Formats: sequence, structure tokens, C-alpha cells
Amino acid sequence: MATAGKVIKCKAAVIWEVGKLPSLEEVEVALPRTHEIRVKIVATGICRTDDHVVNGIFPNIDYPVIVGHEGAGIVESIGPEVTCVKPGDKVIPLCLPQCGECASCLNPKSNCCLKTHFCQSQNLMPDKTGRFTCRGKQVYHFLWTSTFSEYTVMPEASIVKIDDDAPLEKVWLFGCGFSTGYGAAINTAKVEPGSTCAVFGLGGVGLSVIIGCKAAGASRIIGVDINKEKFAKAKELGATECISPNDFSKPIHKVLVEMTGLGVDYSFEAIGRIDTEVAALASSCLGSGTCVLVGEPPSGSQLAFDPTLLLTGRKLTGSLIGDWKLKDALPKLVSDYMNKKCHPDALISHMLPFEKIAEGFELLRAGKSIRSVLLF
Ligand code: PAD
Ligand code: ZN
Ligand code: ZN
Repeated sequence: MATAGKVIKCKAAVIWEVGKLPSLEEVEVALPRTHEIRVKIVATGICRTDDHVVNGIFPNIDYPVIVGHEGAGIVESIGPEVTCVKPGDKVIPLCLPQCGECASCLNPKSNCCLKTHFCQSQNLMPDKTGRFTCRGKQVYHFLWTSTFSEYTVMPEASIVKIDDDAPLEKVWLFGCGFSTGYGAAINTAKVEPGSTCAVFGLGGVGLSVIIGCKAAGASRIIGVDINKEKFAKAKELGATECISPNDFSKPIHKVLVEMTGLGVDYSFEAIGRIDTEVAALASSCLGSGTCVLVGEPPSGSQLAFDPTLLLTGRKLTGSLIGDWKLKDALPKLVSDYMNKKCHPDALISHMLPFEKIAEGFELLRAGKSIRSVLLF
């Protein structure tokens, strides 16, 4: 492409400091170095995790930063020794890397690559230098994706080629939200046919859990949210009932236990709050229930609960990006999408030009959107 070998000037949204919404800027994007790829982002969604960075509750972030981690685009150019993609390929950036070499990548039971931000910082490229500058200042990367920039750079561990015919304005959903929720149900919980499920939080992630529970054959799926405007979409996607904790004087876990006898077979927390994590655990069935934590509580949070909940046979676990090894899984998920085997499209509530990114964040905060997609 004509831009190959040159520094690119393009539009991006920069979070200059904690508490400030991403601001539209012109940034410079340097050339990809060895084992790096520069990608032209076509479409990118706004996930609550991006808002956590705005609010300063995501761990170990350096500011100014360009966030965005649900995206899809086209390879613009590659650095030396890149073998996994070539210019022109359609790709999805991976918010959870899969280096293929570390102990986790070699462990078939783990997707928590040791290069992920939970193990080491991803605020700069692996060689500890950055590729973004704006107004003469270095701007940090986020999860090696930074999809809120028209052009972005990532290492080979953080990119995967997808089907040439995949619609980029749709399949960005696989970059985080849909894969996270769907995988939490089918990979982490391994929901069984005929089972009962409760899903706390009916945002993009929780609704994707519902899609996964339904696909796995759950017979009863109870959605829990304080925003009743989310109920119609949850029911459209497979919830059999929806309840709001605000409609009951007793704690919501007691309501769920009464509704189901001993509690649900599988409960999921897709909000990111300590109190709802404990409520989800207490809603799961005595003797055999499984509770899966998906939401990300503020960094430094500590969970406290009565250990009897576990002694009496409940299992508590967590799920990072749906337990998928993303580089292996995403091409298959996208081809399932192309073959109409899974349909996350209903999660896209708003399509906005990239310039309206602030409006996208406001819609998320006001509880009016599920996923807004920003188009460059
Ligand atoms: P969202 O904000 O779109 O949805 C959250 C939902 O929770 C909203 O519908 C709220 O109304 C609802 N809610 C808020 N407070 C309560 C409450 N007290 N009781 C009941 N419902 C409530 O977010 P999202 O769906 O984009 O993300 C959900 C969480 O998942 C968030 O913490 C995000 O950071 C996390 C996440 N985790 C992973 C992972 O790999 N584990 C990946 C992606 C996102
Ligand atoms: Zn790895
Ligand atoms: Zn996300």
C-alpha cells in the first residue's frame, strides 16, 4: 500500500488523563518493527473495559493512552520476519495474545498467555517502545490493540487472519464482547442441556452469555439487571425470564433460590461488582452449582464471602475472554458466523462514525446501548 514504509498521520481518540473521555486527535503511527504488523482499522466497538480505563479502574495503565480492543481491519504493512499475515489480509486484533511459546500457550487447558496485561504490561510494544505520538508526546498502547486509532500496530502474538469475505463492520464483535460471554457459557461453565442459568448484567457481555447458554440447550435462563430497558433484548436472545433486584425487598440471590428450588445450575456475573459477584455465587445450586465471574471489578478489589458456600458444593471460577485461545479460535468462530451458526449481530445497537466516539461512551454510560460500533 502507498503508506507502507512511511509514518502515517491519522485520526485517533486519546485518553489524556483519568476521568477524561477519549478526545479526537491526529496522531502519528510509526512503522511496524520486527514481528509487528500495522493495521488499518475499519470498525471498532466500545466495551465497558474501555470505559474502565477512562475511569482509572483498569490495572497498570499509563496515560495518555489509545484504548479500543474490539476491532477488525486490514493489514496495511508488516515489519521484518512477519509470517502470519500479509498486506491486504482481513484481521482481528487479539485483546488476549497467543504467543504460542509460553507455558500457558503450551498448556491446552489455559488461554492466559504470559504476554497478557495480567502478567506483564502491554502499554508498549514488546521491545518496550511505542508506535504512537500526538502533539509531540508519546501515547501508550492498550492491550496491544488500540483500535480507537485508524491505524494501529501490534505484535504477531496479537493478530489473526480471518476469512477474506468476512464483513468487518460486523465481525469486530468477536474481538471481545461476544467471544467473552459466549465462551464463558460453553467453554468455562460447559452449560448442559436442560440446565438452569442466571446471568447478572445484560450488557454486551451478559447477552452473549445468554446466547451461549441457549446454544448449549439450557432450558431456563434468568436475566438479572437493574436496567429494565435491557430485558426485551435479553428475551429476544434467549432469556426465559428477567428480573430486577430493585423490585424485591429481599436479596436477589434469595429470590433466585426461591424461583429455582436450590439455586441455578450455572450463574454468571457480567457486571464487575463485588456485591453482585457474591450474589451470583449464592444463587448457584447447593451441592452442584457453578458460578463464573466475567465482569472486571475495579483493580485492587477483594472478594469476601462465607466459605460455607463452597464447602456445600458450589464451584467458583472465572473466565478470561471466554477461555478461548483466540488465535486458534477466532477464524473458526468467524467461519461459524459466515455459515450462520452463531448470530451476534443483534448486539450491535448503534452504528456511529468514529468522530462520534464520545457519543458512543455516553450511550454506554446511560445504559442506552449494547454495543456501539464506530466506523472509520
Ligand atoms: P455493560 O456496562 O454494557 O453491561 C453491564 C450491565 O450490568 C448493564 O446492563 C447494567 O445495567 C448492569 N448492572 C450494573 N449494575 C448492576 C447491578 N448492581 N445489578 C444488576 N445489574 C447491574 O458492560 P459489558 O457487557 O461491556 O461488560 C460487562 C463486564 O464484563 C465489565 O466489567 C467488563 O469490563 C467485563 C469484561 N470482561 C471480560 C473478560 O474477559 N472477563 C471481557 C470483556 C468485558
Ligand atoms: Zn503465550
Ligand atoms: Zn472488552
